[in-house]
Amino acid sequence: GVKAFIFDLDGVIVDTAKYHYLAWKNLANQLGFEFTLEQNELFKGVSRRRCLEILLDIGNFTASTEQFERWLIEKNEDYLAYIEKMDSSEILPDVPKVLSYLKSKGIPLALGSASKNAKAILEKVSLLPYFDSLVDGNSVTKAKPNPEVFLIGASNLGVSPEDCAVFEDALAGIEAANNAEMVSIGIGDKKILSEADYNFNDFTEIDINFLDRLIS
Ligand code: G16
Ligand code: MG
Repeated sequence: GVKAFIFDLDGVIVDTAKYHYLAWKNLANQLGFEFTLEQNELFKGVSRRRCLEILLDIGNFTASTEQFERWLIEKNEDYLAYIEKMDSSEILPDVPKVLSYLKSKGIPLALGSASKNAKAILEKVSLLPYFDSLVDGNSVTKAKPNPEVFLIGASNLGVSPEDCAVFEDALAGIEAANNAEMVSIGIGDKKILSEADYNFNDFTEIDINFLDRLIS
């Protein structure tokens, strides 16, 4: 059975995508073009750097290295102003139920996120104590669908990859879990996440029996 669980952050534990969107939109508008919610879908699970490259493509902008770095900092400062106001009311439904059940069973838990702000966000929503390991944008060099983020998580928890299960809302994340030979659990649109071993719209659909079957 599954001996450890790894959680993605944005789209699984909290909806930080809406704040990423506002911050990228501010930058786009400042540069004189629009950035839509639909375009923001392409940014989910994607590193900050890669997002800025895509944004500049959308606006037909090229940037010097220094300008690129300045925009990265600007976007992040803007994003952090939204994060600053977050609290536990922003945790997605029934996430604490699943975290505390797994914890009560003595199952080790890791975070596997592309975000460099992951620790600060978990602190803001008071979920940091649940996690035995945080693997985030500061510790990873290869982006999902590369399995690196989840393999480091498994290794930090002392569990072999085949004994891990991953909760993910992005297709690249499901692919990363599959590439790591872990059990992949899609949270969100089943049509988009059809490569997952299991699919749920959100954590309210995950019952204790499902978790018990996985870990037994
Ligand atoms: C998240 C978001 C992405 C964001 C990335 C990096 O991924 O979905 O939109 O660009 O983190 O975030 P930051 O700018 O905070 O380093 P995940 O992996 O948690 O779904
Ligand atoms: Mg995500």
